[in-house]
Amino acid sequence: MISDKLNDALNGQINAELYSSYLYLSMSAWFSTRSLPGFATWMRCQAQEELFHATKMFDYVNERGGTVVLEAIAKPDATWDSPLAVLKQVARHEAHVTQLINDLVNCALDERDHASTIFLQWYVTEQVEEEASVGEVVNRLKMIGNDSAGMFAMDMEMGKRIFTP
Ligand code: OFO
Repeated sequence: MISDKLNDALNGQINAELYSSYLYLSMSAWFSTRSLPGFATWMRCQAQEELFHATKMFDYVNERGGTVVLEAIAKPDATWDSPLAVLKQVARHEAHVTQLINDLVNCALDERDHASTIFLQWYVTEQVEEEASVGEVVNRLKMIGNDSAGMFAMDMEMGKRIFTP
């Protein structure tokens, strides 16, 4: 069994992961309206990944005899000034999620719940990857600037992403 305190914290993180998915899906829709289907595909894969993060935690809470309570998901932004503005927001958001995961690990340690500490290590590692991959996209967009040929080529490449849990 997990403690009520940790159960609540995990439910909070499930909501945060679902919000991430919702936000990235909104970003995918925005890219579609801007005729950047490759970026739209990339963001959609990102949204699917976040849904996977949420359901992985959902399964864990159930497995440990806890109770999943799903809360309302906040409305995400729907418009941005540029592709760079979108990806910068993703980078800021992922840094925020990393902090949430760190807080969750601290909660598991405080509760002396070793199984949860081990389970959460997967998320700690995943955040390192998430921050690195979005950081690379931000840097490449900065290099491209207003070069439309460069943006076209990058869109083609972004579209090759396939969701693999
Ligand atoms: Fe779930 O890692 Fe991003 O938010």
